[in-house]
Amino acid sequence: MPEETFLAMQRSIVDGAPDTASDLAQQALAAGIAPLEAINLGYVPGMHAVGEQFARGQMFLPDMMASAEAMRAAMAVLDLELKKLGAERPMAGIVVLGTTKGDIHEIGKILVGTLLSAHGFRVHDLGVDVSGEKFAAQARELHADIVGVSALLTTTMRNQRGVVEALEKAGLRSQVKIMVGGAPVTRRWAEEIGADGYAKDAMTAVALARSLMEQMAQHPVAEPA
Ligand code: B1M
Repeated sequence: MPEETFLAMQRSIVDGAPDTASDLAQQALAAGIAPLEAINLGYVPGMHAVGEQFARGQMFLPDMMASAEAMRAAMAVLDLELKKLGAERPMAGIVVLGTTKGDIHEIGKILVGTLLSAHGFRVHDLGVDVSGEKFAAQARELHADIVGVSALLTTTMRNQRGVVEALEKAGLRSQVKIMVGGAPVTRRWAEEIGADGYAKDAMTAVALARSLMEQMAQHPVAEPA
């Protein structure tokens, strides 16, 4: 029975059907399926299938946009449920999150933000196409512990380096940890640009954020006198 539901969820994403995607999410919650299972076993595989079909030339840009719309509709339902979990936990840290300049992919980043919120992090999502300067200004204003930068294109992952540089230029680098992720991003790339960590998916991002908070607690930055 859940397998059928997961397959229907995948189909709703491939077909770009927001109402079906949202209805299935509601039905899943009512049936006691955990929101994370619905995301990982239902909707995300649907999005991967979309990517493969696009790469093979079997799907076009408007189809991908419809699929993203369906994904957002499902996430809107599941997000609420996951955020309730986070509200019951002690505040784990402040995260400023966004997709890097020139890049409008947002689903993975939203997923990362949702899971961080579900685990008690206070997440400020700056959206997509965010410049290094904006990341730095918001990190200062919101007293961020962590800046999280997503990139989905090989051309825009270079701009993650720009965020590291902008935080350095703003004099914030020693106070803020930087984590990067996104399909083309690797651990090696994270090291090369001077980020503090890389996570391959949203669950790993939560573990990484926790470990970065621990590192900061062990080596706090001295307050100016
Ligand atoms: Co685009 N797109 N897209 N796209 N798109 C990809 C990324 C692509 C791989 C498709 C393909 O060719 N197979 C390809 C990139 C090739 C490359 O550079 N390597 C591509 C392309 C080429 C493009 C355009 C250039 C197409 C064009 O115009 N000709 C264009 C670029 C626009 C731009 O940004 N300037 C474009 C546009 C779009 C849409 C707007 C139509 C739409 C996005 C809509 C939206 O987000 N609102 C779209 C979509 C939907 C995709 C695919 C199909 C799906 C992306 C997605 O949502 N995945 C994608 C193919 C694919 O990924 N298989 C593709 C699901 C999501 C859950 O996974 O985002 O990887 P992901 O996130 C994961 C991890 O990566 C990680 O955790 C997440 C959850 O597990 N993660 C982090 C992500 N961020 C993290 C941050 C962290 C830590 C972990 O810490 C901060």
